[in-house]
Amino acid sequence: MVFDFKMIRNFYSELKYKIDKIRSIINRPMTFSEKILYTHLTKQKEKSNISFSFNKNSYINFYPDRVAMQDATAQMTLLQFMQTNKVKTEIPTTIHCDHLIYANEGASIDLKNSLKINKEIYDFLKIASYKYGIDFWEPGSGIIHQIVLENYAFPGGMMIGTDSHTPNAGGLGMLAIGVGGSDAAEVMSGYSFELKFPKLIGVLLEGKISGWVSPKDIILKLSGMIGVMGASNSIIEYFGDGTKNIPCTGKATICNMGAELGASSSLFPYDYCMKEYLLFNNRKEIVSIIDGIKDCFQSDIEVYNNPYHYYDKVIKIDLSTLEPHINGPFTPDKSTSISNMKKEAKINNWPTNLEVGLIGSCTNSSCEDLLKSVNIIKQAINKKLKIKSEYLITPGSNKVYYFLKKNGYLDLFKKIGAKVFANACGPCIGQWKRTNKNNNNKKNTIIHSFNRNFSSRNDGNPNTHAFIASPEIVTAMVFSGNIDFNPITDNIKNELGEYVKFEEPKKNKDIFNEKEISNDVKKSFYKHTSKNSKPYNISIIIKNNSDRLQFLSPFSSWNGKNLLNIRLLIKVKGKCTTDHISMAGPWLKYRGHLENISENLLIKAINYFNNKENKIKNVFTDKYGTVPNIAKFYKSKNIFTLIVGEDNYGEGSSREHAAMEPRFLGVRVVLVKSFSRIHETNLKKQGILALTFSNPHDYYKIDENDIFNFYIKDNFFPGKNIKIDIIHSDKKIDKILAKHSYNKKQIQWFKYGSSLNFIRNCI
Ligand code: MIC
Ligand code: SF4
Repeated sequence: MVFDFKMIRNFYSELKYKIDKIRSIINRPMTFSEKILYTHLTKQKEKSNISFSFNKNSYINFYPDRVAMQDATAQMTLLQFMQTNKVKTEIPTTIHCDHLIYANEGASIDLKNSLKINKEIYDFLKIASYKYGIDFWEPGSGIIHQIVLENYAFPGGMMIGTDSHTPNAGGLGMLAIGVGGSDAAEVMSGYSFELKFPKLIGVLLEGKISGWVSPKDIILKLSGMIGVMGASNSIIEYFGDGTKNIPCTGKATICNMGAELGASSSLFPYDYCMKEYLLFNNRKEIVSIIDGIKDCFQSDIEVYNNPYHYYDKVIKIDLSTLEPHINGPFTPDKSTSISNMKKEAKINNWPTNLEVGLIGSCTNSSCEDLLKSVNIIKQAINKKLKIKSEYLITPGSNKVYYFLKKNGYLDLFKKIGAKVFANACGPCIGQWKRTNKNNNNKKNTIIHSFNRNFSSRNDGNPNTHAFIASPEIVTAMVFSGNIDFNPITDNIKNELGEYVKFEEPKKNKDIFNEKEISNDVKKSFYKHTSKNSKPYNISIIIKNNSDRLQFLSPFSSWNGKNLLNIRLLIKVKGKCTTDHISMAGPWLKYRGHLENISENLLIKAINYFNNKENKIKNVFTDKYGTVPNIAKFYKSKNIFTLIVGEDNYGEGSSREHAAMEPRFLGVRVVLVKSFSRIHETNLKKQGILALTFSNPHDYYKIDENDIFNFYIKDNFFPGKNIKIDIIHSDKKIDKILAKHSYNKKQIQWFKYGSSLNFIRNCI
């Protein structure tokens, strides 16, 4: 048994009692999110007297049930965990090798090559897993979120994961939150997890999805409605009759992409679809317990009867009128209904010729998803259609892979000329060697069923227009070769010159046989090693000359003085995601080596003063150079620097490299119009002063040659604004104010240089 039955059984044995007790204290009905949050409060665990009235802006401490990490973030997490000198993880933890695998030739060759090239990292992760009692999932076993859903997630539980799409487990009623590695290292060390108490957004799903509309379209639509900041510091809780015919994996897709809206987490109430999923995925032991206390896994009836009273905001989506949507390019919240695509493509001058369609990724790679695509392919073969674009598939896990194999679908994919990549992230995170015949930088269009479509993400080309849609829409489009094709209304010319039309993708009729597939998975090469399989007294050795791994040295503490004579490193213009701050793709290989990965600092960000990527001014030499080189120059002169940015700075990934790199290269302050949640916490944890403009228009006051003073000595307190002088080159001074969201403890992180320094020294 992979999952921790004993732990879950213990948790469930007290759950109803705890919820009833909390309800009687707060004296009002509870939402499902509140039931999970309140039953995981540190105080709950410590059984101390509890007051449950929280200010929505206050920070609260929780004890989650699990931690999950993927290979690209686990390296830094472990390097930090090692600094705590703990001998073992304190809570059930898993590591999944998925991000570092290439997507070039096809599954088996790519895996072999990846195993060779990443050997040092895989060995490090494996040995550290043995040493610290962590479940280790080998390369090829699957993508973190799919593996968690198949094996570990449980309704009513709470987990954190070092990946922003951790909320995927909300599809199974688990409150799952994406965090930076130092958060995970702290929780693994036995400390609590701190989160700003989230607001609750209730999304009422009415009607039923049918025909070409899929669960993905619900989240694509919601993205268009509320945008990439629309759910910041919130939990999105879905409810209503419309939730009931969405399969568990479809719910997971919706929760997964809540990350694109800035949500701390997303959640569905327990229902029959989840029960079916648990039964199919080897967790029948917990089903009977859950069935006995069903009310614990949904909001109280009073909440559903009067949602406006209990959620901070309620959004209604009528599924019976919903159309398939296509989101993009360059941002996941530009949402276009399929019937408007022709018009929008023309207005925006998007290239309509579709070069590549990709399905899979952690967002949409379940058996259900791939089966809908299989249905389209079968129709296409009968209708004598051939693919007109490249068609690439990444199954989410070994289990999905064997399911496809057993049913003959892998052969079907190959028959139509598709390429099947390893069970891993692959093209989603830029591990894709795209064979673009013409020109690597030409304007072109791809469509995928992934979750993110930031500029350059998949193939490194800023001119690639990446769109997002459901797997069945992607598959239909591959047969038309056009992004403005609407399979609901349009015909396509087939090999015989006839015009044919797709029918609605049918629900699968395949027989799921959990046991057979599980046996195949067990026999396969890509295993997982459980926490108890090896002794703990192993040493972790990192070679001195390694360019992939480097032990960390603690960052220096604050000297208690004002931060004076700070120089501007870069004023970033427009969208600045973590992909802009610390690019993935070719740089993923340095995720365990801070010095080497710092060479990619902000290389994709646009300099406000010249509209160029990776070209900034050195104010001492008046020459322009790359961001990392100029940062190194200032660092060598002991000059601290400042990064200035716009809204939702640090959107996207949980990668704390985007905070550690600037810290390593001498950045002391990041001042922006607004932050995304995980990145703001990561900056605080790594000892960078994370500030927001009190007046966002002050952004425009900042010039390339300015000098900055930050008056924090005797002035750095929770809720108190920070005074800043901007000294321009003509000696004129602009005095501005900046806000911050530090609490008392977080100010200590800054004082000590990082949260881990604080823990090491004070706790
Ligand atoms: C992503 O989808 O951007 C990633 C790669 O999975 C990241 C994590 C990382 O950067 O390693 C995420 O979403 O957190
Ligand atoms: Fe992997 Fe892409 Fe999912 Fe991130 S979003 S975990 S890179 S598949």
